[in-house]
This record gives sequence, C-alpha cells and structure tokens, in this order.
Amino acid sequence: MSIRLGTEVARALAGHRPVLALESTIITHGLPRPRNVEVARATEAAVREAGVTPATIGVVGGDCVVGLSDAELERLALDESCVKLSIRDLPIAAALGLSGGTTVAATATLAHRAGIKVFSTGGLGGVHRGASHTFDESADLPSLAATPLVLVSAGVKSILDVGATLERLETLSIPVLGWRTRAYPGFYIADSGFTVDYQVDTPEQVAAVAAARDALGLSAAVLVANPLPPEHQLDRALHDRALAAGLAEVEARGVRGHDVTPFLLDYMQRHTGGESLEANLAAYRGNVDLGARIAAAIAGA
Ligand code: PSU
Ligand code: MN
Repeated sequence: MSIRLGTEVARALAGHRPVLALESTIITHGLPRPRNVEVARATEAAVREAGVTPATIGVVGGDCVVGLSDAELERLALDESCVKLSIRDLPIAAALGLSGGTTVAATATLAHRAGIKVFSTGGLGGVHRGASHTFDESADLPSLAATPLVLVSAGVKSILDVGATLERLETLSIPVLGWRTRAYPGFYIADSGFTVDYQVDTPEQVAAVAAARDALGLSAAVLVANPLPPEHQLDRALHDRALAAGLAEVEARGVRGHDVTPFLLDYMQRHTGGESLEANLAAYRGNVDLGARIAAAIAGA
C-alpha cells in the first residue's frame, strides 16, 4: 500500500522536525458539518502555532495521504459520501478509489509507516458496553498494540465500557500514562472513576518512556490519558441520561458495526443541547496542544 506525504510533512520529516499526526474520522463522522471544517483548520493552526507540523491523515480517491492539503481536508469534511475507514478498509478503499476518514487504528498505522512518532485524537475507541455478547471491540485496541507511537487522548469514550477497555489495554501490553493525574479520564468527563498506575508530569517524561519502549524493542503505542479541563466537562447527570437513552436507541434500531460510535456521538450531541460537542472539542484541543509539546520533546526541538 503506498502512502502519499503532503509537501509540508515530507519536508518536516526529512529535516527531523516535529510532526503531529491527526485523524480524520473525527472530522468525517464525529463532528457535524460545517463545524467540522472549522475545527480541522483551527486544529492544524494550533499545531503550527506550537512550532510543530500537523499531518492530518485520510484517504482521497484511494490515496492514503499523510498530510492532507487544505482542499483535500475540506473535501473530506464536506462530502457526505465519505466512508469511515479502519485498517481493514484501507486496501478496499485503495483498490476501489474511495475517499474517507481514517479511524485511530488506521491513522496510527499510516502515521507510523510515514515515520511520525506522536498522534492526538479526542477519545480512543475501546470495548463497547455489552461486548461480552456483541463482541464489539474497536480495532483501535489491537492496532495500538502493534504501532509504536505516542497517542494522546482524553481516555476512551464514556459511551464505552471503560473498565473492560482498561483490562484489554493491560492484556494487549499497552502502557497507559495519566497526564498529571492517576484518575483515568472519561472523554466527556474528566474522571471516569477508574485509575491508572502511573502519572507523568512533563513531555520529557513521555519522551523517555517512548525511548525506553523503543530500546526494549516493544511494539505498543504509549497512551497518554489527558483529562479535559473540568470546567468544560459535561454535566454528569445530563451525560448519564443522554447516554442511557442513546444506548437504548442503538438496541432498538439495531445499529451495528462501524455505525455504533458515530451514532452515539451524534445522539449525545442532539440530546445534550450541543454540550457534548463542546466537551468533545475541549478535550480534543487539550490533546492537540499536549501532543504538539510531546512531539517537540521527542524531536529535541
Ligand atoms: N474521537 C473523537 N471523535 C471520534 C473518534 C475519536 O473525539 O469520532 C473516532 C476515532 O476515529 C476512533 C473511532 O478510532 O471514533 C472509533 O470507532 P469504532 O468504535 O467503530 O472503532
Ligand atoms: Mn465497533
């Protein structure tokens, strides 16, 4: 599978300057149009502001692109026929000339192939509630076990079974670091109620963990769990109410497969008066800022 590098990204990588990978499923399937284009652009601007080159990753007409141009970004964001592409979809999209947003799993894989070391997303995919009978576990988890980069997220999405996801991360031998906390974040909420074993406080510590991972020849991503600022979190009761109704709707409509996560994110947006969207964006911004600092620390910039 060939990968096309954006000009700016190719130059930064050749010059060993810091690059931050960004996914595009959050744009194509996680945020409403046309706000998604604004967010995608503002995100890239924030990364540049930090002295780091943004590499938004996606698939355009079958081409796996690491570092989408502004026109490509806009096209993916506004085209309703864009598909959601996980790793298993990449060869199909490449062969059939499809366009789409790449999930955490697919983005991490392409970023690593391109030589990028740090990636920021909103909330990680994980084990869905009821997975013991649906078997619904995001491909994000096994893919991260085999992709040695640093991934910054606000924990796993609270629409998931957070406890089961943490157990799977342990089984898959994926290191998890709390950013300045041991309380594991819950995406829309700062504290999921679960804890992690280790806390880091500086980008240099994260860089040191990644370097030790590489020296040991281990292949897993290092996860940095960064809670959204508490003042931006979703009201807990509103969150729980909307989520319970959303999960019931998934069941009633028989939503399955790759549609479950986009359906629930959209349901939460519509049933929290847009508050979940603001929480999602605050979490994403925080992860992008932190990812840029970690990328700079790893590049020694
Ligand atoms: N983070 C967000 N919004 C999103 C996602 C992450 O703030 O839409 C996407 C990511 O691309 C992640 C995907 O990989 O949701 C998980 O989908 P699934 O559960 O089908 O693997
Ligand atoms: Mn799934």
